[in-house]
Amino acid sequence: MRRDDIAGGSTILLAALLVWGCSGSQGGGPPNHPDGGAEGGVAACDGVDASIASPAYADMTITATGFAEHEGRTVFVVTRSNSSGVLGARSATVMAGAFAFRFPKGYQRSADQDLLWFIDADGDGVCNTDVGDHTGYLLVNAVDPAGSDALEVAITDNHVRTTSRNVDICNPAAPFGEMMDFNITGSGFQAHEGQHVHLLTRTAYNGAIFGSGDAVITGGGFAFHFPKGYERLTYQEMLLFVDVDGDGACMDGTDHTGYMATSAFNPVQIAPIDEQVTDNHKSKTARNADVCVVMNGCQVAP
Ligand SMILES: [Ca+2]
Ligand SMILES: [Ca+2]
Repeated sequence: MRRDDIAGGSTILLAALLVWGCSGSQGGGPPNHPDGGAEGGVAACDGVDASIASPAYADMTITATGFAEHEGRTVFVVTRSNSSGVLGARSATVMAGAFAFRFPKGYQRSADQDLLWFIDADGDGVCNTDVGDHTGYLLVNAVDPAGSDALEVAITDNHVRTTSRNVDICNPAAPFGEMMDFNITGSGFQAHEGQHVHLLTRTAYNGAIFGSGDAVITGGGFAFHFPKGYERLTYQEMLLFVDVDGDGACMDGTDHTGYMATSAFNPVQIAPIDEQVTDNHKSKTARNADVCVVMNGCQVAP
């Protein structure tokens, strides 16, 4: 976890402003970083997945051109497969008509996969072309990249608004790409008053991070707001650690870890999902991934 995604502690508005800048940027890296932050510690992660002979997911790189019409705007990009749901979601800023980044483990091998994007012109969080919002779509056809090769995908500003299955991706009554705003509050952390808590939320399928940040524990609690940080109807993981020794990294036995999963909410309206976490000291996820390993930047295959 990097320090460049510091979220305001108990002030949810401040958290909203600051976390927005990195929401969906894997691991909190800058939105336009070509490789995404979750890979920042990739060298240190060598061997973590060594037991997996045939990984189910390959990296996907996105190279976007022809977006000059949207210069300086934020593009929200989602990729999903029918069997695993959302495998990557992040924002990028159009610069010189282009942007590029990587979805770590963002492609499910040998699957047709949707890639959809959204420019929210009026900033209300939902898609409505009447107010100038723009969408785009590409069907990524099933392939199986060799070895550790990434699948390289090029997109252009095509303004397509329906998927290959004729689903309208721009529907003001539905969250774009199934991603909804997500509020996570912590309580019962009085023992850690004034210490930093680092938190991320991710899908259990490929470990893609949908929101991350850190905050100072104040009044025994903290609050995060992750725009488009929750995939509706899913059991989404929430991992955290309290950095007891203050070195910015997670270490078993020194720092205090925690883990919870959301309920599979079926929201009836587009409103932020609220979830609470407590100081439960869990050190493994439901699928036995080590919380500290994940928090330190390794996208462990769940
Ligand atoms: Ca809008
Ligand atoms: Ca530490």
